[in-house]
Amino acid sequence: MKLYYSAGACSLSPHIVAVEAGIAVDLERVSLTKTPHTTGSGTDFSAVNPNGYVPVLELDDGTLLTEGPAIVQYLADLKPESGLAPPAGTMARVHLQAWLNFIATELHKMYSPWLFHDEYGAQAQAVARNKIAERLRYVETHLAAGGPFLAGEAFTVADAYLFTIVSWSRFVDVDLSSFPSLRAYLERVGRRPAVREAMKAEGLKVPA
Ligand SMILES: N[C@@H](CCC(=O)N[C@@H](CS)C(=O)NCC(=O)O)C(=O)O
Repeated sequence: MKLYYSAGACSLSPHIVAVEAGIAVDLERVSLTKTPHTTGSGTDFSAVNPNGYVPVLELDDGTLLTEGPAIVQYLADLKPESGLAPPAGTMARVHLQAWLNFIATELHKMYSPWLFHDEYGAQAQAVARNKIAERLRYVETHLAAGGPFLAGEAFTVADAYLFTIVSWSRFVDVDLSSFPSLRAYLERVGRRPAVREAMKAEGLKVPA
């Protein structure tokens, strides 16, 4: 299996999940700064994903899986004993899918592309920051009432995704100072050996 990734991008989420599950993946880096995007081996990434974005998981039979929330569930289901996702068809799985969709649509796509492109303008970025703050308040309330993870006691694929996205905050001036439970959660997740291993493999600075 091969994971197409870009260091610290949303592809860190399936990368963490693969390490947590003990699934070996080859890594192929994609340069997102060049257009067209190229892979580490120099091929045009649009041949892999016509949408041009990571993550893509290439299975050993050549099947290409796109969309982070689908990829992390696929990986978790390969190793059900990992507990990274409750069994399909259960209410617990539906709640997990709700979290994945929330992170994808209410957070991921608010941080990116809006806060990574100053050329979109201060007004657009202020709208995105306000919306993110509202949604993080919801996460904060949820974590303060329960935890230690989104689904309760068990670390799941939703935590890999939330950690990946909210960790961008320090690069794009999203203020987390009024979210103490969320900050404690990020520290907790950042201490997990699998998270640190995935981050190191991408050449990222690992939290102290
Ligand atoms: N809907 C996709 C979005 C993935 C995405 O936004 N990837 C970003 C990195 S976090 C990317 O590769 N952007 C480059 C581009 O769109 O050209 C998913 O959820 O997997």
